[in-house]
Amino acid sequence: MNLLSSSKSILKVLSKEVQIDSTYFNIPKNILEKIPCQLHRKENHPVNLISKKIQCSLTDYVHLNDINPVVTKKENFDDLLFPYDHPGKSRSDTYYFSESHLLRTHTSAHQLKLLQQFDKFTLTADVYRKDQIDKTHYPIFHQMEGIKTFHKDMLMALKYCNDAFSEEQIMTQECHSVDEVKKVVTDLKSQLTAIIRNLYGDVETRWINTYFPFTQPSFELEIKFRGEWLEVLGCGVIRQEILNNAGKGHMIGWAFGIGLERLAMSLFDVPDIRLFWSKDPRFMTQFERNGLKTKYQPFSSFPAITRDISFFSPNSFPIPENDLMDVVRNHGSDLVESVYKFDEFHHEKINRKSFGYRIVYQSMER
Ligand code: FA5
Ligand code: MG
Repeated sequence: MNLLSSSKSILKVLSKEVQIDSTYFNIPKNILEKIPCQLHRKENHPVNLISKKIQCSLTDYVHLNDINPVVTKKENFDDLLFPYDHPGKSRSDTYYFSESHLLRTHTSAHQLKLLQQFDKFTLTADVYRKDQIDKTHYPIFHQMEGIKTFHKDMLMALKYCNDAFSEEQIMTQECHSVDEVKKVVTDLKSQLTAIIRNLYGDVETRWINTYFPFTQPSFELEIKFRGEWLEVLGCGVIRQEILNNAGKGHMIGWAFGIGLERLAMSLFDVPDIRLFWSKDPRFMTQFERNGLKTKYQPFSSFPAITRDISFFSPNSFPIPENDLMDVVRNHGSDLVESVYKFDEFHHEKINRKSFGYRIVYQSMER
């Protein structure tokens, strides 16, 4: 492997040497090989085009895009106040080098360190997750994290919008007044709305209340894409403990994390997330020619085929679905478009469960 050379139990990931614990390591070769691609930094790649365009809406921010994807479990989860037993920490959700080191699952993994250095910044980066397989999910994708902090006494000057949220539905943090939170949320939502308007002109959007361990209140933004709502970002008011730990107890702030492929799919009309990894020149040349104005023209019209598999899962050890997805993606590579369960059956006599999964194969290129 090119930039990744393994010797004994050390793996070099870009410029960082990582110790591997073979009993914990669960990263397939096809994932490791893609780490050097850094699509978000590749000129004219749709993910790069979108991230640059968003950066233009955030003029006085520091913009970062070159931070190594290997982080500690502490940075990815504990620093962000994830509960001890959060399912995202499991080896069925996250790619681990060892018990302590992993491939970041989100750009928020760098919040604490970057908050110590900057008041307003964005970070664009590759992130890694074991996840479902379909047209909008891929085990490697790209996020942009954005953070803005305010001196609490400067909030006085800010105005708030009364429909920033309805008070009955939203829990604020104990240390914040409703007035402070409304001001910060108004600023956050208007910044994100401006980013979306700047990208699309007009598009149907809606805000959903949600939960993240590291923000409160928290929201998701969805946009209408091909007749369906597509979640494009998570955001919220930063938990004050994180600001305190970063030495910024006197400040209050908001954070967002945008899924860049999701935005690129809807903006450029790209029907399948796998296309962003296509090495076929007929993909990239469209973006080199038309930049942000590209409306993707499909170059393959080969039909999909489906294959069904069924298997018994041992009662004592039910197979986590994400592990199954990982195996299918690893063997079927990017020919696999989607995988879904279509049947589940409990065999009374032998007291075991059987599952039926459908695998849809479709090449994007031939
Ligand atoms: C997060 O990752 C949070 N770190 C976002 C955040 C940052 C919240 C700062 C609050 C403050 P989430 O898991 O929802 O949240 O992912 C954020 C976005 O990434 C999603 O809205 C979606 O657009 C994109 N995304 C998530 N999973 C995938 C996937 N498998 N493939 C492609 N895009 C994905
Ligand atoms: Mg989400």
